[in-house]
Amino acid sequence: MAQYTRVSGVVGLITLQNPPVNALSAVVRQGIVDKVETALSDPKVKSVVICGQNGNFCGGADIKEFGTKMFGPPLIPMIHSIEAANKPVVAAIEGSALGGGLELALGCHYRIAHSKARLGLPEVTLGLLPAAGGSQRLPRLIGVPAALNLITTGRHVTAAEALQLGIVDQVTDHNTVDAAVKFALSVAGRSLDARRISTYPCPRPSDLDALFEEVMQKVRQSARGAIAPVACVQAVRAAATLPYTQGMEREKELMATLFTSGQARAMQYIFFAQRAVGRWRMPSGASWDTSKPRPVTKAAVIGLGTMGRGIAVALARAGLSVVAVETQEKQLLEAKQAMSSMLERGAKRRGGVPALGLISYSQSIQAAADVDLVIEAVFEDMALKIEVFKQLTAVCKPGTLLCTNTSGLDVDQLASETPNPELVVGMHFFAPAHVMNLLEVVYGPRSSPQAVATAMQLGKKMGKASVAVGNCSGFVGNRMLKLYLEQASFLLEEGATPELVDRALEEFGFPMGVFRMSDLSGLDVGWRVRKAAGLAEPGEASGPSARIRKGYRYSPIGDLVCEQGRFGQKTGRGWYQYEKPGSRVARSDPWMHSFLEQYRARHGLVARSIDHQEVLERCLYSLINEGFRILEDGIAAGPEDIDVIYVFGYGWPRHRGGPMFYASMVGLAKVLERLEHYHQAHPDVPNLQPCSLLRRLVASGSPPVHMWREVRKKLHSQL
Ligand code: 3H9
Repeated sequence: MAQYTRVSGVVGLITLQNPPVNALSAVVRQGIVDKVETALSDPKVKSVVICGQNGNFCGGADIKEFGTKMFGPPLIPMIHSIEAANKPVVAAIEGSALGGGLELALGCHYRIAHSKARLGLPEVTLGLLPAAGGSQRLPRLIGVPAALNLITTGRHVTAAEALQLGIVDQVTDHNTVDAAVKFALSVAGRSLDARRISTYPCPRPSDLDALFEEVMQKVRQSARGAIAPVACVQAVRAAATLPYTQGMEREKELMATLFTSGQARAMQYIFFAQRAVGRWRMPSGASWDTSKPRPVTKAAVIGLGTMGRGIAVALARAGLSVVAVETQEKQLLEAKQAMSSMLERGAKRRGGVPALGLISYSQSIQAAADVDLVIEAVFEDMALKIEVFKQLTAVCKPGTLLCTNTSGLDVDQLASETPNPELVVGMHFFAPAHVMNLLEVVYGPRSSPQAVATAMQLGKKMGKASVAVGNCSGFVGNRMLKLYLEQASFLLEEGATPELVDRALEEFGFPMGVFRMSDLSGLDVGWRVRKAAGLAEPGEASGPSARIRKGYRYSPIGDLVCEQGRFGQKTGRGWYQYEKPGSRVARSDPWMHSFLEQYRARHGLVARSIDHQEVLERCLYSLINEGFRILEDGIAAGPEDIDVIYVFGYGWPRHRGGPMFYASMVGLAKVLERLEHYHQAHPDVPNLQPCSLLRRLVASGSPPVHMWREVRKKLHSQL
């Protein structure tokens, strides 16, 4: 709702009240309409200020109302009547003015922002466009290029940038409402003819067509199949080329297309899923609301390889004191230099001062004696990690949390080597750790809820989507990825090329197909794991047993590629070839094609034609099937956890909502039928066998994602 008071005798103050972000729900819109009318019809009132309660202007339209029946006054005429008012209306912006919130402010005649406020039109990140006039008013106010940048990326700008762009008229460090009231008093009675943005002509750069062509090309490339960014460009083009009322019509048409698209649903689902994963729950019943995190002000990172460096930088950026430990002197010096430049580059990009002084460096693990939490990031080797944990137990003060950065080792085994296993959790960071926004917090059966709460809070502080998951080989993300990689190798055996598989996945929306991604991360890592697991055998064996391990189908192709010293980009050769080691542009490699032909001939395999549909079904449905198994095992608490992990850590296209949401969009019955089909065709691949939870969900009428937990509960109670 909205509250109305009169201040200084002549200023009508309207305060939006809808915690926590003052979203423009039906009741709030009705409140604004009513209070604006009150203010305008009161002869004593000479000007109006609109603000939000609790230091927050407005987070935009109420996303929870999307997809439900529309009640209350619509936004567009509400904003129009504010703009058309014959008394000055001033927006007092504190906290955030986002989406419909900024559109409301653009309908006001003046905007005053607090220096810490953030403004933006992030609709594109929800699969939409600013459709309450934002796509038409912003280009008129700040010009086409700047508006295109803000609207197609959805980025938030600081008050200082908003002032520079001309979005706000004044920035204050003091009480924003007081400043706005003072300002409103000063402009009372002034003509408003020049303050109504919808009446401004849109500034038209001379090279308008070339500008739009260039932007459209860029946007299509980075959108990877998402339609909202393209619609945003079309809407701004309408602002630049059509009169305001026709532009508004175009905005409405484009919004209608987006609104009913599955993409908008998927992206809004991810918005809420990202917040839902913060409300974690362990199988023991312990949860976010009953477990208090410990304060962490000083942390240590042990091991300054690529991961350790990124983790230490992310911690320092979050404002923690960091002790960075590396026993090798040369490595320590290199790390110090690299981390300093990472911090400096980051500060240059984001503004602010690099947090160089927050990191101290040491060659001795003793330096971790007084920290609150340690993240061990040494080489992925259990014996080495156990040794480090033993040393840490002897050195650290009692109660220090011990976290291991591992992408798949058994966190519980490590915990059992310490006298206080309840203080141990896994923190699976993704490379580069100071850039990637995902963290899997892995709890073992003995991890205390407080340890999990602390790691989750620390992840949030570092700005990462943090997901609490159970302990199993590969946790959630890598456990699912294994099956995706396996199917990709089988497809090569059956006749596909790396190019064909990658093209299908990139057209689906992944930034990189599976083979290009493997070349980037390095093929030797997986090879080492397969050798340790007794799967990779040396030499080019032939005969039926060469492609079978433990009774099931196995593809040794990846092992053979590694035997050639082809480890991906770093060696200049992998599934593709590169100009030189370290180069990034993948080129087709005739060697690979003849290697695959020889491989098939040696194993008596006849290449068949494989289409994109099969690539997608085999790679994605097998990964999804494992997701259902993970839910069944209770390793992830709900489908949202899996989807957030895949969108934030594995390049799953956001507009497809994560693998589990995607399965629900495709139809669970269809996923089940295709898995059954492929399992019949490949009975030696047990992972293609649909899991019981998927069968149960289909038998229950394929309920929507938010109801899957109930079905799983029932399944468990019957086991
Ligand atoms: C739009 O405006 C369309 C128009 O152009 C045209 C229409 C015709 N609605 O993020 P937090 C909830 S589209 C409903 O943890 P923070 C959120 O789910 C909208 N609920 O806080 C969470 O609930 P819970 C364009 C919303 O301080 C709680 O508020 N606007 C909305 O870290 C706290 O959220 C946007 O895209 C909403 N609009 O960050 C802005 N916003 O506690 C979206 C939040 O139950 N919002 N909630 O989990 C944000 O980016 C952040 O929430 C914000 C605060 C920066 C505002």
